[in-house]
Amino acid sequence: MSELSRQRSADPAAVEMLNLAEKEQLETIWDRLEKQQPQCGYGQLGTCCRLCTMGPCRIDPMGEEPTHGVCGASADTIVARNLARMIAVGSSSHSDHGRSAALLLKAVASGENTDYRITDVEKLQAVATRLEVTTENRSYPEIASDIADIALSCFGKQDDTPMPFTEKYLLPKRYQLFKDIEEQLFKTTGKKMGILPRGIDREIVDILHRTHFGTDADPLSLMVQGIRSSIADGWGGSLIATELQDILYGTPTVNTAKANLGVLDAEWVNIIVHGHEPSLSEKVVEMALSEEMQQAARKLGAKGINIVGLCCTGNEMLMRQGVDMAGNVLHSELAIMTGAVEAMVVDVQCIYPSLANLSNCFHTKFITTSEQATIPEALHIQFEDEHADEIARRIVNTAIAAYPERDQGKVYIPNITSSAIAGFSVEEILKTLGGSVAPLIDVIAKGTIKGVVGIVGCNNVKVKQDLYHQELTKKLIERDILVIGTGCWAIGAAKAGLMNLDAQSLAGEGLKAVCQQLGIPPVLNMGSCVDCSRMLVLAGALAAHLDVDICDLPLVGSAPEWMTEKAVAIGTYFVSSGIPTHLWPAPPILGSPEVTKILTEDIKGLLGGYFFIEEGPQAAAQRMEEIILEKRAALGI
Ligand code: BF8
Repeated sequence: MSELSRQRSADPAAVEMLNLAEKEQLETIWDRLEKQQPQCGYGQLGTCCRLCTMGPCRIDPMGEEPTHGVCGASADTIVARNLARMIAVGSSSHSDHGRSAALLLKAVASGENTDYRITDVEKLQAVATRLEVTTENRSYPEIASDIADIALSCFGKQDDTPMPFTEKYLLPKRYQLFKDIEEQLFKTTGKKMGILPRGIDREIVDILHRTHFGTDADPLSLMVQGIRSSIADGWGGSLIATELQDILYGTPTVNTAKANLGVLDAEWVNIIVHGHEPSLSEKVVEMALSEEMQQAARKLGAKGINIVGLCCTGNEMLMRQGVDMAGNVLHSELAIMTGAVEAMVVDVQCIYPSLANLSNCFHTKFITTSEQATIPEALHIQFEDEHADEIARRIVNTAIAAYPERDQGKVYIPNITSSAIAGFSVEEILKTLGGSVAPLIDVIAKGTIKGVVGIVGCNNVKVKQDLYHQELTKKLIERDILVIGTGCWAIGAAKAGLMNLDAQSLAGEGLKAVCQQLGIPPVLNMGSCVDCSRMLVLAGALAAHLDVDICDLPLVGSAPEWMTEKAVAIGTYFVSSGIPTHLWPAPPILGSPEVTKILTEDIKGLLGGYFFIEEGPQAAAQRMEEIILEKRAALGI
């Protein structure tokens, strides 16, 4: 095994594939990172500005000239504007996904779309109750139509009242806190700053507007608007995506699947679904598993069709359908390099453009499907919800047709998988607990479990793949801290065997006993990144049960190995919801003492949550335990 490969990933399957890449001289994302060295220090600190053509400008972090951009913007202004824009982009990605789910639910409810259906009527009723939609003597489509309308109004509403999803789902104490903060900020600064989101589109456009040349230069109001946009995401766009997808495709229930590249099978037609929006992958999975398609594959000499997932689409399919997981985002190139993938089918977000050219080195059809994510050199098959069945059939047929072109001599699949239990929606967690959060609160109050950490986020090629995820997770469960989470972290944990019952043995005595009693692993997969909203809902339920605010609970958030703007939005809505949140790598804010102070110190007094940065898993776990113990002491437990 090459030392270089071992330095790049903690995952043995990835190490095998990196060795192969080295031998075959296939370029990877790790190689391209090296070619980018040294990367721009101003960019890393957040002090470069490209917002007008008088620039680009950069500010010297040591206080030497230049201390201001051409227009006079300070480092604080530049960093705040850049970060607000990151939050806006992250919020827009999750929320546009939520919009698609709302439009689809509306089309299904009206009978315009017959390719999809309302699958989970229990969830439909639960969401209706939450949103105060009348259910009595009404048909499911009528109820669904009202829910979709309310969701859609959260995007385009123009008045200044808080948007309905946020209003109805947010813990009343936190809702009131946000209102109080708005008043307090006005009193102390004389400036109008809003926290409660009026509408998703509006808060995002507001950031684009206020960060235009010569508009908002105040780091505080820029950050407050960033917070507002993130709440529009967490308690809005992402939440809408999760809730409405549960109605359409079913609320996840506990299931067991395999994770890592070994889920690919040399004798089968392998299709990987990658991206985020399950409207596509649900249909591709359904079609691929149909007898008609399986037979078509067998006719060409394959044993059948093996469909597996990657990244968040993978999580969506794992959570609801028990589909095996090929890996997290750093596995996307490596999966193609196995030479055994007939088609990688993608929709939106986290898709490396490099996958197109890499696929061309193999027989793999790299199929883009979204008008928002087309990639030169890819095969584009336009997906449309209203013709979902027909298009999914075309996609699966394209994959089957590629099978005879496979060069079996190029096939190399690492024989590595772990078994993982997934499907921990809030509903499923409550069911496991006997219908209420009370037993969980009870074991937390007794100290059997000290607290809960929610981990989210990506793989970042600057961090050894999965190492931080694995180490931090292990160190937390060792300390009797329950770990829940989503996204590429969840996949990393699944690959490392942390999501099966054997992992109970890695937990501290208290957590182990609870997990043994409930028959669950000490590390729970709550889904894709939009499903971070499930963690908010769970936190809200715990706080409501105790009649406290979320910031009073022994909860911590973390995004180790994060890289996308979506992760910044998630981190910000965790903090805004009252959850202290760890980040590594450091976000591009350190060039501004003021923004750093707002986000790591001042915000604590306002919202209860705050960011902290720790480079190593040991120090991060230690700090998280300290925060949890502090919260426990304040609660008197
Ligand atoms: O939304 S964890 S790399 S796949 S951004 Fe992307 Fe990050 Fe993976 Fe999911 Ni979330």
